[in-house]
Amino acid sequence: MSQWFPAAAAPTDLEVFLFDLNGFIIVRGALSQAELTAGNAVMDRLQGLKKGEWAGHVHAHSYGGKEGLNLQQIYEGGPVWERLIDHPAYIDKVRTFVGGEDGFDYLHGPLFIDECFANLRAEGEAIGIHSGGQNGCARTLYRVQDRRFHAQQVNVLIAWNDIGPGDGATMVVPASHKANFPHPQYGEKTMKSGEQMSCAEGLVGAIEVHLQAGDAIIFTDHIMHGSAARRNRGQRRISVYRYGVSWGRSRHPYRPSQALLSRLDERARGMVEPQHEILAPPQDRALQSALAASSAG
Ligand SMILES: O=C(O)CCC(=O)C(=O)O
Ligand SMILES: [Fe+2]
Repeated sequence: MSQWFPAAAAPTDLEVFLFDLNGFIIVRGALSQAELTAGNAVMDRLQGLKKGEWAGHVHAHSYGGKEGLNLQQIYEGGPVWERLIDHPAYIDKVRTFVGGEDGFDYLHGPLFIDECFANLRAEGEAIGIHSGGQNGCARTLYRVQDRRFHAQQVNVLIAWNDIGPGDGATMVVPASHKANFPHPQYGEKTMKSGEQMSCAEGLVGAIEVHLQAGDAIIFTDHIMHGSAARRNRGQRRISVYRYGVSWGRSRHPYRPSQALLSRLDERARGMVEPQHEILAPPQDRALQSALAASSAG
């Protein structure tokens, strides 16, 4: 238990050990049946959106390959998606892995969400392999110093339906956040643009993570990961919320709506908009409030 999220479960000693060792842990049964039902009802309603369309403040998007439909800014999608911002099943584990307590990284609070989306993936769709320690990417950097974590991007990936063989499960290369050398199959298995399907199947060292609806994988984005191809009929449904330190910035040029900001409590609000009050000369502030008022709701 921490002062930041007193109702949330801290990582166990075993989770700390395994997150550091492998770069990921699995939290079984993170969501309740009622939460699953509510979230799936929203996805039922939004699954027909075409890339570029909006439903309120949720945006239909893809990364450019054959990865399925991303519903970006899904924390705007209703109460259950809002709850996911700081869900007690995982938020204090994430906070521990991002680290930075008592330092400059907490300037605006414990965490910032730089991207959140649901992904609906159908037969013939997947995501290719990406990331890994060998890339040296600062945005996702993983470091442990004096037994304290500093992981700059920690993802919570939740299964909204059961994900088993043939369903297009997430694949990870355990411990690859510590890789120093390129994987010889990386080029062949990595993400492709132009609506092409690429997947992580067959990459030596990669394992499929099978989940039941409501389970979560918490992983450092520094780990090499992707997914298997969806071969079964129907959809694979997941969501991903990415957390980092409070001075981060959104990956995409989305911003939380005024309506969302006004509904959230102070802690959750800081996690979607760490700098709610902008310092500016009076004439600019007047303009900003007028813009905010016109985009409210
Ligand atoms: O779709 C998946 O299973 C993997 C998602 C992913 O690459 C990510 O969340 O960073
Ligand atoms: Fe990823």
